[in-house]
Amino acid sequence: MRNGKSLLLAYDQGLEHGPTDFNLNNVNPDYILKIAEKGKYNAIILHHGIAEKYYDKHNATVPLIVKLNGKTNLVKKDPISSQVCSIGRAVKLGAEAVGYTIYPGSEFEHEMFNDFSKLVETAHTYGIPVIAWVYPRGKFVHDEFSTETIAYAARIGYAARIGLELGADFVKINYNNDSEGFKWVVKAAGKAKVLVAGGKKLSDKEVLQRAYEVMKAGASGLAVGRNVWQNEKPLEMIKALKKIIFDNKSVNEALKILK
Ligand code: FBP
Repeated sequence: MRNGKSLLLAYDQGLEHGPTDFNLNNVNPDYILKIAEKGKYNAIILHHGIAEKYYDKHNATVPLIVKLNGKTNLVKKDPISSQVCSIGRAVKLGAEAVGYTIYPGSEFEHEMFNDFSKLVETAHTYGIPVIAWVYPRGKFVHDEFSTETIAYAARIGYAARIGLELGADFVKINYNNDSEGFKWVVKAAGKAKVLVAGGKKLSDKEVLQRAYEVMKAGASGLAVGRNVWQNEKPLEMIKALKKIIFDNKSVNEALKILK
């Protein structure tokens, strides 16, 4: 984190989506760790299995965030993400923060709320922050990407506010291209800092445009995965994102780096 802002590299998609996101380069966690280190990311997000085999806590220069729960996309019912790693284990692996996904609106939200609340208590006892991925999903959520849903804005909806209510230090949420509405999303998150997920691969300009819009709306940073490590020039994309996040540069200025 620099001046309260951060750029995190998400690499938990192998469990969430299966290997369909990968090619011969980025299927290899060593390739991703190199990108994270060379690009001087603020942290890399891994599941414990990858962290155990690839993250060298004694020599790594990029801080580690361990994702404590996960699910596959094979089960086609309301989502529930199971805890697969304890905080003690994450700390032993070198984690400086932990992450956990909640799906508000799922018929299983009570189970994730319950686990998450206990986890926040334990993490804070260890003195480490918690990032909540808050993705409203399931049969009770009619539009995952409406501003109301992302912010808990009008009368209904969830995400940013739920993260705050449940004790998260950071909430990681999706952006719906509503730049005005996103200011309200950030307000709804209160003292929980807002990190925005990258989503599916977009054009370079689109990635930078959304980075610009969310930072202007008050987000603390981005936790981007595919839009960096699926890019043919990942290090240039990192530099361009940093120009926007940390140096307040325009989209066109940042784009020059990728040309
Ligand atoms: P991306 O930047 O690649 O979208 O990663 C962000 C992330 O939240 C990952 O941490 C997670 O694996 C994935 O998106 C979840 O994707 P989905 O929204 O498809 O469940």
